[in-house]
Amino acid sequence: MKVKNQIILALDVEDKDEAYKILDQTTPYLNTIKIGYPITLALGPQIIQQIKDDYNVQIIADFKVADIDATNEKIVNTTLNWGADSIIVHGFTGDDSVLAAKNMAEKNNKEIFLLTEMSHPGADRFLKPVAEEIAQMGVDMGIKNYVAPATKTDRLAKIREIVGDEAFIISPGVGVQGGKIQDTLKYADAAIIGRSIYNSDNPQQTLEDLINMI
Ligand code: O7E
Repeated sequence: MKVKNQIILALDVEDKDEAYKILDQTTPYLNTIKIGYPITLALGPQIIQQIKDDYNVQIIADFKVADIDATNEKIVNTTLNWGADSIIVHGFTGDDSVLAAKNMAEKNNKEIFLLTEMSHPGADRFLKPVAEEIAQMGVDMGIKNYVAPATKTDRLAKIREIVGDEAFIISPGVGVQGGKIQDTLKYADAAIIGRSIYNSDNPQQTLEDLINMI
């Protein structure tokens, strides 16, 4: 995946006019938008294809898929049929669940991102102890794309070490959650940024400032 300016916009707004206003200002600089539950549940899954058609961007569907294999398969297939270019899948469910998601994505000529460790403080309790194993599982399964936290650069660095230089890592937590873009991009290929951009008085200026820091 080629991410323009190494920034992915997390479009976690729930109003279409607001979403389009932000996209108008940011898509001259961005080609990758992360669509998650907030906007999809508010506006319906059609919003994925609408944004793709109206802005010529690639969409990462952040549905953090975390079910048994048979259900993962259905979630991945339906999401990709709604127009998403890739989908984020939790790793903690284990290899059968992740493999079902990976196989279904490949059947659609698309890809999954494997979520290893999360950026919020609460993730230290349950996810951190198993994150390195999740990353290793991904490597063993031949997964190329990963998600790892911008708020914990030591952990991001560790996950990079496990998945290797050829892997593609996207990293959330820059800005409001405390991560710094320059530190993050030492280890990640792209940063996922939401509130710092879409809650800014001037999303375009904020984005330009972020790009200038890279
Ligand atoms: O903090 P923000 O507003 O810049 O938004 C960060 C986005 O990344 C938001 O959509 C959140 O749901 C997501 N995210 C994290 O913040 N932390 C994680 O560990 C994982 C994600 C995420 O996107 O997971 C899949 C990539």
